[in-house]
This record gives sequence, structure tokens and C-alpha cells, in this order.
Amino acid sequence: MIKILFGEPGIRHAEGGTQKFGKQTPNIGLAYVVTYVAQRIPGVQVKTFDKPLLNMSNKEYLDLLKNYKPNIVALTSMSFNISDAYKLFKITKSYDKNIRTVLGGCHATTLSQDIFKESCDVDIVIVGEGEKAFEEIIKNPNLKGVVKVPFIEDLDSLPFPDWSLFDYDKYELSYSKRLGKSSHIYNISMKRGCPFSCIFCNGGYLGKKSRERSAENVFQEIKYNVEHRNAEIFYITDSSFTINIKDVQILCHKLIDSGISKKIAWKTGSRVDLADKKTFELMYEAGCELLFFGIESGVNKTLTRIKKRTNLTKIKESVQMAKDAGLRVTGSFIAGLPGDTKADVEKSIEFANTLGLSGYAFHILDIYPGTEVWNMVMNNEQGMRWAPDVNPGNWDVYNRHTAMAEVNDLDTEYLNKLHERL
Ligand code: B12
Ligand code: SF4
Repeated sequence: MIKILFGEPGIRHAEGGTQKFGKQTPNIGLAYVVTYVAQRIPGVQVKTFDKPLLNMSNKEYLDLLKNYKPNIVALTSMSFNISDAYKLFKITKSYDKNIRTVLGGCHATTLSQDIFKESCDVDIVIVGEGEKAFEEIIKNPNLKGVVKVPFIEDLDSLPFPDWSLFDYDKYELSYSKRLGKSSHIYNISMKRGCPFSCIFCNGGYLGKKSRERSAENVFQEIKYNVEHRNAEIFYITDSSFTINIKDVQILCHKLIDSGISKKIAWKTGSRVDLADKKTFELMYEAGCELLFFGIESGVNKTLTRIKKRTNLTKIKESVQMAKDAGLRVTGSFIAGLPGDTKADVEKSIEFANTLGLSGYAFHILDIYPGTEVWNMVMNNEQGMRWAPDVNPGNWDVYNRHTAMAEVNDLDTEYLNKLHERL
């Protein structure tokens, strides 16, 4: 029996404002991989841990290794927690150098080759999706280096994330206004990959094509969790939920016709250029209570520069359309985008206040590897430059409290004060 320990590294579960809330869910990508390995690969035993949730110390991690005695340790990664993943791998190899170490996730996918330069404790880096790639790892005990397999086209063929593999009782409850109560929230992922090109985002790390599950498959996952876990609140994690209006409408009809819409509440996000009145109305009827838009800026020139495919008129119309349908609407904005000035940021704040949103957040721009803004800062384009004391590749600076880059007259002092102000 091969024993595999899967985990999320990190000393915090998110950046900036989102940190105010406790950790509500396990990592969805990790959940997919661990479920697939447990259900589809014979001869393995799995265990999971969530370090930021448990606030686990290095000593507690070492105790976990000693008690479980895994043959493989497999971690997920984003840029803000990659340094901690390296630390956990170091502890793992110091404890037993024969334990195979595997790294997956967005950061590992984007900078696969750099991982081996930054840590000598990583044996395998998975580029892209981890489900089928893990079959290769189990088949080949001597496999090392980068493993990359083709994207999974038929996402309906995957097992639903098995949340019983996580200690769900320890996660924070989420409040639903619609249900008037707090309950555990369950992530549902309807698609992988992103066809859009927002210059601050690395949304295409799982491909530039949106690969979608069928509405029926998604409906069955919701139904399963309602029936087997008493799930009441869901978060559909897709950042562009309404990209395929037909499928969204089918899903909504299934939720309404089955009566499930009366028992649940769900939240999701989309883009203002994918707004549709009839779909928003159906979503509300099907249990959707909150829609999040990435609005980003209140200045038309900036919106064009960041390739958001939208403008202030469209933003106002779409927010109003969603509100008219009964949905609560929230939005997020980014300060410090390429070409921006202090005057632009002040205009964005004014604009945010005119929209009648249920809430909004202002983030300071983070510079993620694999994005256009990364190259712009490297090449000092559009007034962009690294903030003093920030070096590309210093992964500990990702926190959204402090500026990573300056732009035109938007210096570190102004940006950091803005975070305190809003
Ligand atoms: C949904 C989403 C969220 C959700 C859920 C995230 C979650 N971890 O469960 C929420 C809203 C909570 C969220 C939060 C954050 N997110 Co987010 N999010 C996304 C989004 C829109 C989709 C990601 C997704 O669910 N894909 C589908 C799943 C199935 O894929 P996956 O997680 O990558 O997992 C697959 C592979 O990566 C791989 N894999 C993953 N882990 C492992 C582990 C092993 C061992 C193996 C073998 C393989 C493997 O296999 C998985 C299955 O095939 C992307 C942008 C996009 N369009 O892709 C941004 C994105 C991933 N998020 C991002 C960021 C920065 C964050 C936050 C840090 C922001 C914040 N406010 O603090 C937090 C961090 C939270 C956390 N602890 O994970 C960045 C990451 C950039 C980077 N280089 O770090 C992205 C790319 C957007 C961007 N701005 O560029 N996010
Ligand atoms: S912000 Fe959303 S739509 Fe734009 S590239 Fe990222 S994931 Fe895609």
C-alpha cells in the first residue's frame, strides 16, 4: 500500500482583506486530485492536511510525518504560499530522504523549471492538472522532474470532490442572507481554463480554452452534497460563471424543477461583459444570492489598457441588471494598474461609491508570474516599476497589504496608506 499525504502549505490562507474571514473551504484543486487518487488508483491510501486552517507548526508537521509515515508528500501551490511549501519539503526530506515529494498547482505550473532551482527538496513538479499525472507518478517509482499530461477534455468523467477526505468541521461557517443562517459552504467548479486576457491575471494557467462540465453533472454534484452532507450553501468558483448562458440556464431550471433551489443558497462571480437579464432572473430563482464582479477600475482608459473588454456604462448597466434581478452584487477594484495615477485611483473610489454595491474591496495590484503586468514591471512599461525592497522572485511579498510595484505618481507610501484608508 502506497501512503500519500496531500496538503495545502502556508501560514495564512489568503491575502489582504480576504484574510479577515476564517478559512471556509479546503482547496478545490487539491480536493479533485486527492479524490481521484483515492477512488481511481488502486493500492493507495490518502490523508490530507490544511496547514493554514490548523495554524500548524513545523513540529506538528513533523509529528504528522512520524505518525502517518507517508511514501509520498504532495502539496498544492500559489505564489503566496510557495516558500512555505519549500519549507515543508525540507522538513520532509530531512526526516526521510526516501519520501517522494510532489508539487502541483498554479505557481508550480507557471514556473515549473524555476522550482528545482529554488528548492532541492522537490522531486516532481506537475504542470497542469494533477489527476492523470498522478497515475504516472504511481506507475513509475523512479520518475523525477516535470510531469505534464494533456488537459482532461471530458470533465464529467472526474469524480466529484469527496469532502469527507477533509476535516470539514474545522472550517469556518459562511452566512447566507437568503437562508437566514450560517452553514458550511461547498465549492463547486464548473469549468477549467480561461479564454480572457486580463493583463493582471494568470487565469489561463489551465489553458486558454474554457473546458466545461455539463449542467447535468454539476446539478448531480449539488444534489449529492445536499443529500449526503446536508449542504445548504455553495460557492460556484468560476470567475466567469455566465460564459455559457445556455448551460447556466439549464442548471438553474434543474435546481428549480427539483425543488433544491428552495433548500439552498449559492454565490458566484462573473464578468460585466457576460451579463444577461433573463439569466440573472433565473439564477435568483434557482437560489443564487450573491454575484461578484471583477470591476477593477472606474476609469475607461485603464479598463481598455488592462484588456477588461468593458467600460463604465457597461459596468453600471450590468450591476443594475443583476440588482434588478434580486441578486446582491459585490465588486472588486485594483489600485496601481499600469498607467494609473493618484487621480485615477480617486476616480475609481468615487465610481465604486455610485454603483450601490452590497460591498466592494480595493486591492493593491499583485504582480503574478505568467501575467502581462509581470513583464510590464520588468520592462518598466506604462510607468511601472518594482517597489523599493521588492525583487521579482521574492515570494514572501504577496500579501495585498503592501505594494509590490509603483506606477507613475502612485508610490508605495500612497498605495500602502490607501489599504489602511479603505
Ligand atoms: C476559484 C479561484 C479561487 C477560489 C477557490 C480557490 C481554492 N484554492 O480553492 C477563491 C475565491 C477562494 C480563491 C482565492 C484565492 N485566489 Co484564486 N482563483 C480561482 C480561479 C478563478 C480558478 C481556480 C480553480 O478553481 N481552478 C480549477 C481547479 C480544479 O484547478 P486548480 O486549483 O489549479 O487545481 C488543478 C491543478 O492546478 C493541479 N493541482 C492543484 N493542486 C495540486 C496539488 C498536487 C499535489 C497536484 C499533483 C496537482 C495539483 O491539479 C488540480 C486539478 O486538476 C483562478 C483563476 C482561473 N480562472 O483559473 C484564481 C487564481 C488561482 N487565484 C489566485 C489567487 C492569487 C488567489 C488568492 C491568493 C487571492 C486572495 N484574495 O487572497 C486566494 C488564495 C486562496 C487559497 N488559499 O487557495 C491566482 C493565483 C496566482 C498565483 N500565481 O498565485 C489566480 C490564478 C488568479 C490570478 N489573479 O492570477 N481563488
Ligand atoms: S480576471 Fe477572470 S476573466 Fe480575467 S483572465 Fe483572470 S480569471 Fe480570466
